[in-house]
Amino acid sequence: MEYLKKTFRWFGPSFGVTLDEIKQIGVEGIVAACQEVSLGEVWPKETIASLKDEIESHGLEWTVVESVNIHTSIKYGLPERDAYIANYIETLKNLAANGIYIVCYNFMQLIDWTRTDLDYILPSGASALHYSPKAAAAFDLFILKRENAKQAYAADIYEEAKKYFDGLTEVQRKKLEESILAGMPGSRKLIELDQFKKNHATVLEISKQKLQENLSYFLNAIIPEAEKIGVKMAIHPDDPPFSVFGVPRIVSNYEELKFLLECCPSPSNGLTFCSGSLGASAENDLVKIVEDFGDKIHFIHLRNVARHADGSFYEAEHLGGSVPMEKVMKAIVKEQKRRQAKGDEIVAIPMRPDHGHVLLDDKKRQDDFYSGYSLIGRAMGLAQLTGLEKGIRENLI
Ligand code: DNO
Repeated sequence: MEYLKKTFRWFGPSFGVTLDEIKQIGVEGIVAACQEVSLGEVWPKETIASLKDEIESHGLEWTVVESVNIHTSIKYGLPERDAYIANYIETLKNLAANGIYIVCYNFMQLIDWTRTDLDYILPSGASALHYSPKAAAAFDLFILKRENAKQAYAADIYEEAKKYFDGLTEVQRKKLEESILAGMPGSRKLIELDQFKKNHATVLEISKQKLQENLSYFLNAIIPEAEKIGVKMAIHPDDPPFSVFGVPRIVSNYEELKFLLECCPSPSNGLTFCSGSLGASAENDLVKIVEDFGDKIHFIHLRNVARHADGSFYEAEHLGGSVPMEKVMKAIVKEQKRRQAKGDEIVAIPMRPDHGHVLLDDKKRQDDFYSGYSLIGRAMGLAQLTGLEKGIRENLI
């Protein structure tokens, strides 16, 4: 019987969590990236090898790369994209040469995931990440001051956002700005507002269809190469799975996943199934996504969200919230059984608890963590998910 492979994202020792600690909680594989290499540059073989050595010296395996980020020229379809695509392929070859074959990436514009509060205190006293459409609109309208943004919002939402923003102190406004511009995972550098504004203006000129074409162009260039060297690409869904600041989403629902899988069919063109990202929209049927695209799922992020009627959500406990985690897990275990019966190569799909609350001793080192990546909160999520998986597997006829 093959279980899901228990993995944990690690950003390096300066982010408050050590490999020794991760080892103690029963993790088998690490999810990491060569964060020091600049966006678009080739990851040198030696840099990959040294991170791999560090991980292995703690008795762990480097199972998944998250993420090899995509240069903006590829997302925007600029002439220099071919050079960056060539670099990307080189990076994949260098990873494969080091025995690393699963690569997570995303095609989100401007920033990675978007939240409006990184320290939302729950009734229990633990804290979580939170997204409020009202706060996001306030940022768009009054901090970013996007041209014609007012027309983009319904009158009542505009009024609510204005009232909300007017009621914030300067310090609270700064906190909202910094929460949204918190930077890329694994970086402590805030995204600069001016740079964000510039990129935002560029992205708004690009249609959804054009973005999909750019993704398809990228996939059709890299996937044949990935296939030759046995690398499995696992695109991460957009988070949240709806338009933010007027920017189109292209990896946020069933149809969009289907498009990207079909535009370049290959066992190497696959998905990161993220229950939290997809689950932030009530319209996404997570079980159906696992059932229909199961053989393309190369990596799994499990996380829950509690959704509210106004479109806001916070990251709930892994087994609580609006995502029916037991149903999702059952669909995943069924997919594993299908793979097993078929004799597929990978049955132990790597899974990581995605994000975690900040609780107990986490509070003492909260400033060191990259938001969402606590130790105890994630360890608790992993324990719950592992128990759920075992219970379901052993009772599934
Ligand atoms: C959230 C994560 C994302 C994800 C990247 C994948 O914590 O799931 O940051 O790592 O978007 O490329």
